[in-house]
Amino acid sequence: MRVGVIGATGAVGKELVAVLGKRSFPVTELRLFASTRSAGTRTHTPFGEVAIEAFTPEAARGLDLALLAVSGDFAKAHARALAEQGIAVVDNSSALRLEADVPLVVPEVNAGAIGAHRLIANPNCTTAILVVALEPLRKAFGLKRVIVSTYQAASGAGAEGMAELERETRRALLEGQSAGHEVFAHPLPFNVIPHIDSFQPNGYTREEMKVVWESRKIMGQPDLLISCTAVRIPTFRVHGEAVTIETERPITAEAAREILAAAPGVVVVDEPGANRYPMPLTATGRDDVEAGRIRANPVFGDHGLDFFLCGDQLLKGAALNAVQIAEGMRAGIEERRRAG
Ligand code: 11C
Repeated sequence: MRVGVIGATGAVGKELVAVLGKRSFPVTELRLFASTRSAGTRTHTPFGEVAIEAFTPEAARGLDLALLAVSGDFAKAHARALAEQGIAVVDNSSALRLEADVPLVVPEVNAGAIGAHRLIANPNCTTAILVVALEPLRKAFGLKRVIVSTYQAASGAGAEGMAELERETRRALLEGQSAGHEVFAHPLPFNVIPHIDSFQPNGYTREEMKVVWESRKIMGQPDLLISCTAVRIPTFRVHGEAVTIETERPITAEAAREILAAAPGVVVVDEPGANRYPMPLTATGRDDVEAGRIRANPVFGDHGLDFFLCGDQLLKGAALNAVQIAEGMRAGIEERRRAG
């Protein structure tokens, strides 16, 4: 397959190339697109050395699959046009996620939504990490209410966010200066910031509302009562999420642990006696979302559960989920190739 990664020099773009290699995606030709600033430079990939090109719709002609790791504005301008050319498109931005004709997919939850669609949206990282664990519990016990508090890594703000965390931590520790900030609203080292994306008229941030809107769409439960507080913490690439649920039917920690242990994309790490629970240190670079600290929630009695998740924001939260979607689009891509 002729595969293009658009936004190839960003944190998600680089991870997309690595995941395509790791999962042996059938790439016959890999093309990497980025801004004109990077165009012309060459980079090593699992598929050989590739020259980075400046994106134009004409340059993308001939691709079978385009993985977009670029801005919402770019997606609005180009994603539909690429799909209309016959290219299968997976868009990582938030621009099209809530459009009625664009499936929003986490394959462990709603792979069936892919069908013959040529344009699929990849959810926000926080949402993807959440629903992979919520859906099996929803299926088994029904969901009434969900309350999520997040602990989000710098990688959510891209390569620039990670670079700022590293640079400002060094400055503060090695040079004795106060940490500065450009990417984040405040210095991130030695801090936590309860502010990700813009504030909305209802007092929530857009990041928090994305968790609400996107979880409802992916799980197909538009009336789900769900609220989120999203917080940036000074870690590099794993988002943590403390989750409380109220279920339709009675639930126990033991039953939930069993369900989560059997759920695709989830690994239960829950041995408090041995100090084993989900953490960014152990979830970094891991495909599965770690779930642990699973316990009955006394507020909701025998219908309540608390648990903690950690998922690699750049993998299940972005590149891995996008490549899994592309795997689900393969049959359609191959059929279009055969039809010429
Ligand atoms: C963050 N979750 O941690 C965001 C990044 O809608 O794809 C991903 C934003 C999105 O800052």
